[in-house]
Amino acid sequence: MSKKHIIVDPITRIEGHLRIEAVIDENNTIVDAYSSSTMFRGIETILKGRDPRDCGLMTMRICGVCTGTHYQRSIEAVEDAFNINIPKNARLVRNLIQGALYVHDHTVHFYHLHALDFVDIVSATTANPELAVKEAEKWASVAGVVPYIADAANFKAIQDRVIKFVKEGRLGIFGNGYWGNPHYKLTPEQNLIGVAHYLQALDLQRDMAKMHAIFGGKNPHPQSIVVGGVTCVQDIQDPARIGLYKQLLEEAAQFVKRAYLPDVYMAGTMYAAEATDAKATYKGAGGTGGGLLSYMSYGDFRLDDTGFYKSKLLFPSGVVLNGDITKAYELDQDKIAEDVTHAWYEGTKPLHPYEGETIPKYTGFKKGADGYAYLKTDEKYSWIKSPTYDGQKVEVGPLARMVVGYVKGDERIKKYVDNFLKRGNLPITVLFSTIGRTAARAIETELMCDVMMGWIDELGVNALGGDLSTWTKFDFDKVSVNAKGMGLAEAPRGALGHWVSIEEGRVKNYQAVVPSTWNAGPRDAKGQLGAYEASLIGTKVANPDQPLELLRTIHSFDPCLACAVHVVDTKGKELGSYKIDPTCVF
Ligand code: NFE
Ligand code: MG
Repeated sequence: MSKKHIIVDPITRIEGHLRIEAVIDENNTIVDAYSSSTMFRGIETILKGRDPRDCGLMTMRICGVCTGTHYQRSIEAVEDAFNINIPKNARLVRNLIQGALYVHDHTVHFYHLHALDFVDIVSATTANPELAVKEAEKWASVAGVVPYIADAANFKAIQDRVIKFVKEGRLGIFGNGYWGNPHYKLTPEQNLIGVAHYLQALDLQRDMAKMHAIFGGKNPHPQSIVVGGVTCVQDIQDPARIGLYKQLLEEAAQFVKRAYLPDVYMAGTMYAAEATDAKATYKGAGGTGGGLLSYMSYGDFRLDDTGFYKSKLLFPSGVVLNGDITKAYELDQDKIAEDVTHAWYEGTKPLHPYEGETIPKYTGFKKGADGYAYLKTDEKYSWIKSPTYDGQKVEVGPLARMVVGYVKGDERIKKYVDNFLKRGNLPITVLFSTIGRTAARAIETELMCDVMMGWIDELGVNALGGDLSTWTKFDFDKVSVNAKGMGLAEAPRGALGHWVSIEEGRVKNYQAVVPSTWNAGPRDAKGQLGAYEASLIGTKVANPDQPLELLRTIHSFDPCLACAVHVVDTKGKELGSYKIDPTCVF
């Protein structure tokens, strides 16, 4: 590593293979950054020539995390092509499967992938468990709830486990942390609360996955969604299944409201100075990690049965540009294009996904004077393409959904966001930061738990009332002669689009542009930075040998590189070799 570079490869506590090369100045401030996916896989190309009704089952293999999301988008792209609307039960079931994914995914992200960027595990060993109870009460009361753990014995038992590990030098997966780094800001008691909830969230994961599987059939990779509706009619008509879903949702909601949200208030308060440090940003507004300040949402979760792209949505679609919260633009999907100037693909100009191509052209790394391999940043340097909206780079994800909904005046989103901000008397611009991005995800999780409770009741009432329809009949031979469709929606990590062209009953072209493509993509032809890249600019690193701050910001996006790079090397040639320490969490 040269003195001026911080290279993290692979970034861990994410899904897939991500490399970040950052350049720091003499004050240890990041002045330039490059995001590269070093992994090559593939799905889009193998879909050509297939029956469009099978695409969902194949595209969901893009990822093992947000599996049902690709499944549903793919099915909806085909439904859009065939002009099929689905019955109410199917809409509600899809919302419940997808909603369960949000709650599961966001909770796992906060505790198991992101929390250790804020929580110093070793510091928790010096906490006073009695004071930890008081501390937990304090943050829970800010959220208007009672704390998830309210007794010192429980905190003490968890602390004893950690102390034992530390004493025996058996920190295991926590072994390589940057413990003691000065940019860890929580007190020992706060760290103990974080560790305790981390362990409890591990248990809860199992129940959250069950919730996903009740109507989805299994998790990961549910299998009850088909073109025209869903197949889980037995579950819809069984009050016990509906009751079990409700019970699991209630348990998840308790944790979200009494642990997750209070922990985010706690971290948000302790790291508040960063959320308002506009000097440390790419665009001179927001706070550390703010980045592009341009946000896009395709919108998702139909609230009525008018039809795909016609129904009112839980998360509205739209675009907010350059941090200007006085204006939200209507989304026009014709303005989406993917550029490959800096991506390892053939191509000379940005293409709309209907015309999109996936032709690999790997040009490798260069050797620096110090003997290390570096990205060829002037040329191609990532397997992720560079998507743009109307020629601009935008960020997608929970923050984008909250900002777009807020600026568009959506009452529900405004209520949840304002409720969160009013506790600290904060302006919405504090969300334009690393910690703000993390807070937006928590706000969204709480909102999702509450609306899901309404959906499961609606499903029960509808089924009890005798409506058991789950599928809309269609004449495949007629509708599939020549058709085009798109499934534009919101995966947990942000705007996800699948575009399919069909001819004579077969897929002619298929393109997926996923959330991590938008956020993790490299520069475009004009040299505009990707969302990850922009978010790192201006960040001060306490110790360049421990790039804690860089990880914190990148993790705040919840990267999924498996999703972002979905092409296969059919020849099976080796594209790189990696030595990975499986015990390393950083
Ligand atoms: Ni692989 Fe995904 C989500 C999608 S990705 S996790 O959420 O789509 O960026
Ligand atoms: Mg793609």
